[in-house]
Amino acid sequence: MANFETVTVKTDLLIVGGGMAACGAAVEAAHWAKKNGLSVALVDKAAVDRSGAVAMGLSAINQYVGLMEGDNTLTDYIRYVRNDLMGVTREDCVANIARHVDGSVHLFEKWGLPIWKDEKGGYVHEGRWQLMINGESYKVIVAEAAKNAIGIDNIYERVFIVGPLMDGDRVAGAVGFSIREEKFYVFHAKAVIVGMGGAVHVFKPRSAGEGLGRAWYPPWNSGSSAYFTLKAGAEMTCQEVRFIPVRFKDAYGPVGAWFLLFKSRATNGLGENYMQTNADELQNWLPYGKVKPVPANLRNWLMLLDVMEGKGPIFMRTEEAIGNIAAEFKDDPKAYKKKMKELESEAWEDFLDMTISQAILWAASNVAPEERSSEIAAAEPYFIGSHSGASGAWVSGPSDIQTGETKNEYYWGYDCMSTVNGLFCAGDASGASSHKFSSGSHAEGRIAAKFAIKFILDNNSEPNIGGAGIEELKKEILAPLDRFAEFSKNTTDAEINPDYIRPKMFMFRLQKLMDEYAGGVTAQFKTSKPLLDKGMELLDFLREDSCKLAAEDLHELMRCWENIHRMWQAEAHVRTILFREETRWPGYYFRPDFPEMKDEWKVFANCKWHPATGEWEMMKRPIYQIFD
Ligand code: SFD
Ligand code: AMP
Repeated sequence: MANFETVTVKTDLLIVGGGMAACGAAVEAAHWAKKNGLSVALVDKAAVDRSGAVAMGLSAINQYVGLMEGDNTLTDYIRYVRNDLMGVTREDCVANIARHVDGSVHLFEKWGLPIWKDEKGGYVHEGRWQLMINGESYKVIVAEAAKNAIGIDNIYERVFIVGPLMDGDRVAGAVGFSIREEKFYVFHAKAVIVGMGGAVHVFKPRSAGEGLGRAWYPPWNSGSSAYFTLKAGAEMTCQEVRFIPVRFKDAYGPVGAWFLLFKSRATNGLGENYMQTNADELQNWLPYGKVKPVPANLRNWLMLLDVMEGKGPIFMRTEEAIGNIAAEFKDDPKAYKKKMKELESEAWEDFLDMTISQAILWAASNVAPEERSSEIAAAEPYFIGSHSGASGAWVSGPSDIQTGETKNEYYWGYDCMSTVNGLFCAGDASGASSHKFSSGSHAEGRIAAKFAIKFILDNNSEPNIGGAGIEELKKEILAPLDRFAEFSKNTTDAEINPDYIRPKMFMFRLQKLMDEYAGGVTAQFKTSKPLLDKGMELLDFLREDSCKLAAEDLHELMRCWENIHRMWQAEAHVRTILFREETRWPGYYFRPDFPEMKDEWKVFANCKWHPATGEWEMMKRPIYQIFD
């Protein structure tokens, strides 16, 4: 067996992940832990400075409610999120985040993040809820505050977390391995906050060959949050609510600034604006078809209707939008030239701040946005509960935003705690509280940390971790290395071997079956019971073969476990799409066997994997409207 040193770390609170939610958690936890003499540790598979979705930076802060400025009320925000998710949202959780999010944004500014200002010193809004930033170094700034708060000695970087440690029905820590040294890590903790993001590459991406890593969602978030919480026995929610972002084609550049700030239109290959020509379709999805803004999935759907009719390509009319803004200065050639330069630079910065490859693609394909439109397209599905998807763990809401009715269903003592004692979730890891984005994930991390510390103070005993179980786990986690060492010499090409499968091939198998059977790009985001049943059969075979994964080195060992995590995310997804017998989010997925939205399905579709039996349970949970 691979001879790795076992490193044991004991801490009171363990934060797994080092992204926006985890950094928020670190800052808040440090404050309360210091007051109470408790310890906090954070583990990231990468380096916190540039890890997670914000690694490359961002060009906007997508959640800013403006409560202090009096721009909006909490109810305004809840209504927006409720409508965007076709009625499926936990209003208590969304409100809890929304009332704290502006505080996170003010902290970012204090820590040095440049937020655009207008001539009066107010924030420049991209849209009603979004602020423009110079965000290339966003993550570095947020990480620095987190590192200063809990201290560099308590941060474990380049340690990949595989799964939870349990003490009965209470979480007791986590296990993982270093991706740089031959070390197996065992973290003992009294509470754990999961902030390991969502998942990409579960579905086949549009990108192929050497472009494979170019997806919208960061390739290094691989479903670890879903795996961790499922394996701990936590109830999950909205596992069917994947996110399909419309993006600039092939390099996945963001569209928000174009639609909202530059007020651009998108048109089909015939020059028609599908939001107008297909507007009648919105009547089929009432009441959400008539709200403003049109929900993200319905915007996608109107576009996809044209694509399915062969009316592509779809173009973002950048030249028209820039021309319209500059037209105001037409009578003054000098001012016009200056404005055009300014707009050109803003257009490029939008990509350079967060999706550098899109700027490279523009340069490589001679695109001048002020002269020529660029193609946009619907990307492959992703799991990102913090954006316009909703997948994640089912967590307790706050005590003070409940009604008599909701308290029984939505509240069990500690904000952001999953149904497993001591296991907290934030950001992409928690479900049914969409539209938190970077700032809301940070705010939710802060909330989770405050309540995780409270949980520890209320349950301040060392969890019991069975020693024998640890050796078993170590053996199982490192097994792909042993398998490669044992069998790789049996064939002339180490890639091809009857005794094992390498993680990349395993990932291709997963992606192909999800793409074809669970409504990926190739299937035009459509699926049905017969397709999903077949997909489940193929997933069963894949699960059998997961015991044959082999790794040549530490990096590949990480790839093996990333793909096991993806496979679990995939299974939760397929089971939940199958369970929900309606189409609620056309544009994210469409079920021709149940093509309509139904009142009886205005519920949360939740699922749970039972650790004791290995059985999956599917259940409905009620949706309560708390705000007007
Ligand atoms: O506009 C393990 N998001 C945007 N939010 C904004 O506010 N503004 C924008 O401009 C945004 N844009 C955007 C966004 C996302 C993406 C992918 C793109 C563009 C291309 C959304 C936010 O980024 C998102 O809401 C938050 O980042 C979510 O925070 P969090 O903490 O849930 O996830 P994370 O930041 O990705 O961090 C995950 C961490 O987990 C680590 N990790 N660590 C140990 N072991 C494992 N097994 C692990 N697996 C993962 C990661 O390394 C990372 O530290 S716009 O285009 O939409
Ligand atoms: P995106 O770049 O698509 O991630 O969008 C950034 C932000 O703008 C998110 O809050 C989106 O919901 C919002 N957004 C993008 N496009 C539109 C649109 N056409 N109408 C309203 N909101 C939009």
